Amino acid sequence: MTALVPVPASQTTDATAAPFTLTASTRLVAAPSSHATAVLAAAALAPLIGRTLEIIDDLPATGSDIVLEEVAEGGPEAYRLTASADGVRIAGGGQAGVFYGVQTLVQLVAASATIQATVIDDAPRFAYRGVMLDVARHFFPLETVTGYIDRAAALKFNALHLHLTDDQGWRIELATHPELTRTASATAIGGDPGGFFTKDDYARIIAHAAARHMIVVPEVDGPGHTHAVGLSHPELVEAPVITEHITDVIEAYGGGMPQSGRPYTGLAVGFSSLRIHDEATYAFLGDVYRELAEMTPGPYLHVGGDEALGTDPADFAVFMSRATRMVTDLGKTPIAWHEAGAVADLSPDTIGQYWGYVAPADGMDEKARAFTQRGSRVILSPADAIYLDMKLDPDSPLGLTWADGPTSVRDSYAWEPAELIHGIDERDILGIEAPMWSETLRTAADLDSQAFPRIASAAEIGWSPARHEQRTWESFRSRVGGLAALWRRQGIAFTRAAEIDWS
Ligand code: TNX
Repeated sequence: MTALVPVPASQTTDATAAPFTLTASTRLVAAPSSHATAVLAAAALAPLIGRTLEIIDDLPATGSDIVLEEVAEGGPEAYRLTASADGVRIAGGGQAGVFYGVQTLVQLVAASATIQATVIDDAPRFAYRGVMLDVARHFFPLETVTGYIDRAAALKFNALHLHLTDDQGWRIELATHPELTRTASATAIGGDPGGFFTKDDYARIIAHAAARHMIVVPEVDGPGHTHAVGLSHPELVEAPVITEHITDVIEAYGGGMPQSGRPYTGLAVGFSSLRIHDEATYAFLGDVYRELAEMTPGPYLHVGGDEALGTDPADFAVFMSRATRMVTDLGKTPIAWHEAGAVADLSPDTIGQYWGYVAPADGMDEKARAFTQRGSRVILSPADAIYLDMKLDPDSPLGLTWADGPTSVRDSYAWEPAELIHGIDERDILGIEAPMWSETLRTAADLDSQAFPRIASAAEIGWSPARHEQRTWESFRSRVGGLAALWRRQGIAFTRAAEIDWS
């Protein structure tokens, strides 16, 4: 059986039946509603077969054709892929399903132009399958972001969370506050150049993602991680709170002390805070959230809430309650990092994002449970398994280690969402997300080498059934190894982790 990642919900293969062979006469035959998906399919298959398949809109297909169509069966992301001597047929429950069927076909074709007679019936386990990019610690230009979308969508992820603001920079242009990108975007960690997305760039990211059935989740972190706001709005941000933890980080990694009104280029966290008892803070955030909500078609707006170590806990509660309620009032669903779970007066629809360990410690599980006890759900991002910015092994040139790192490929695969937090069951889990924090990462190749292959673990945990005969480490490592040729053709600078037999 061919190496597919994420492994489909079900596949039956008939080794005795005549196979499908992609030949010189194979065309893409697509119903008009699937035309755009056919264009993407032709582009994805071209580097594998050395030509761009002709697209035929809605003609009778012949035996060597690949047919794409929507059928009203299964959910919108479900698909059935049938391969036989009569051709390939991808029937999606919605256009997303057609698109996911195409991603499966790409993996099959990368392995061989001849595909054994097979029927794949597939649909995702979780509704939300995210990746996160931190564009604040280091900025990544538009092409890097769209490239990352392509990579994630090929593994059937459907959400891109953009961490747009942090102590080191503000990365999104807003018409209501143009001074932000004029004064708070120019620098990054290590004195590297900063940058920001214009409104047009952001619209392009959204369109690129939407064409690949991904939503964009913008995050404006607060009340901590807001030093950069103070560059353009000194009246909104408190003086840096320097704790022993922060002096330790500065000693270990350098970067200097944060100073009000000066760009911060180190990687310490937890020293900055918005002024909680100043109405000007909420007037500012009201503008920011409203404009971002208008720019973002997806249902979510992430308000941060992590590591507010420089904010008094009572003040943190005031802030998170107001921030989440503002977002709800704008008609979006707020997402917050799990710390906000402890806040009694949070907007009840707030989704919690858990970033504790696979074995929860320090009451993080309690905070995550608080979201589900309010009737909402959680996104799981256990840091010691799914943080793609952790070193893969001790010799990795890039990456951090704080989350019990290094994190091997096997570690990244060895967790089960419904068993992570006591009392948080399948129905409480909106999905999973693999964050990529960028303290040590500067280029698209850096992102590739950190993400691949571990992003494949997150893809399978988010998509594939929990119980399935191929959901084992031995099967997974062999299937991931089988993707090497495809990844090379796609120009993905993956790390050749020693745990995997790269074919
Ligand atoms: C923790 S996880 C953070 C980030 C860092 C990351 C580095 C979380 C919600 N906050 O501020 O960038 O660790 O791995």
